[in-house]
Amino acid sequence: MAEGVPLSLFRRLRALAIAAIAMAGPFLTLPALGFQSASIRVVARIQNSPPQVLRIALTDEAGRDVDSLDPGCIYRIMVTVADSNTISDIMNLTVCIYEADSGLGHTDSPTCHYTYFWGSASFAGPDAYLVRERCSAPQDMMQGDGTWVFAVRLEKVAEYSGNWVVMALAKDDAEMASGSVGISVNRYISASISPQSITLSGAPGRTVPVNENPLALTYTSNAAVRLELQGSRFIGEDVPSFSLGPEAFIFDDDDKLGESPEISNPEMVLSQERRTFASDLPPGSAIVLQLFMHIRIPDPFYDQSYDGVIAFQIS
Ligand SMILES: [Ca+2]
Ligand SMILES: [Ca+2]
Ligand SMILES: [Ca+2]
Repeated sequence: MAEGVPLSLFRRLRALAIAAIAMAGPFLTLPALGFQSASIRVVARIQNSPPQVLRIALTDEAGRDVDSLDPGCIYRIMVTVADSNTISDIMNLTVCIYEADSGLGHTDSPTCHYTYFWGSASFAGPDAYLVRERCSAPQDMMQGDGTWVFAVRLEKVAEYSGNWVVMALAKDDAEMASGSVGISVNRYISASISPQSITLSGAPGRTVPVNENPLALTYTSNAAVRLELQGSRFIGEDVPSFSLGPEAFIFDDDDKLGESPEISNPEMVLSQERRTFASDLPPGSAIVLQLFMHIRIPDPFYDQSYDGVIAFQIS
């Protein structure tokens, strides 16, 4: 039967690495004045082509290109993969976002390592950091390339560093390919203090702790922080001629003044100038720093409310 196939066509098909050809059936026998026609069926077994990660792009929620991420915000990572025998054989796609010093092989951690995965038509990843409803895979898997979108968010403690990597690994049914881009993670700090007002009791001329000790300064940061304090003069509400200067306020991280040796950071007298109370406080989430506040009560002193501002600056 194969002798019915033109030799040149047969060679061309072989050159294209098409594995097999076959006749559809015997030649038709037609009336003498008619014409002859033949058809063949081609069964193509194309060899696999390896996938290729063509492009990795990041945008914010407004669709703007970015190369640095704010912790806590949602971003889209778009990974374009090409495959010459179409992307229909892409089995899975892994996106890893990690701080380079921690390394690709590190286990997932909110501070330095996030792994996301697409496979079997669904997305997976750390629940708190993957926005599944905004992820998407290519609509048409019969194309030569397609773009997967991973919607992700990094934790607020994701390390402040210019040395992060977004790595994409695409795997078809036989081979794997990867691509990567470098990104930065921006600085993140938030802080609050409680209580918002303080009360004290004691005799004029004495140095007394405030009733609310210890004050709680709570902060979240993705890098080591410095705490600086600064105070205004506190003016009497009823009799403004009575006031408390910032030097009346003494801060410490333990409840004793003048102990020897000093426990942890030394006590600090407040000033109108910003002064460092502690530097190199560790990064982390919702870290509570206890502060003890004492007041030197002037003599004479008047029993009333005093208004002023103490600034606690974390940077
Ligand atoms: Ca392939
Ligand atoms: Ca002390
Ligand atoms: Ca201390």
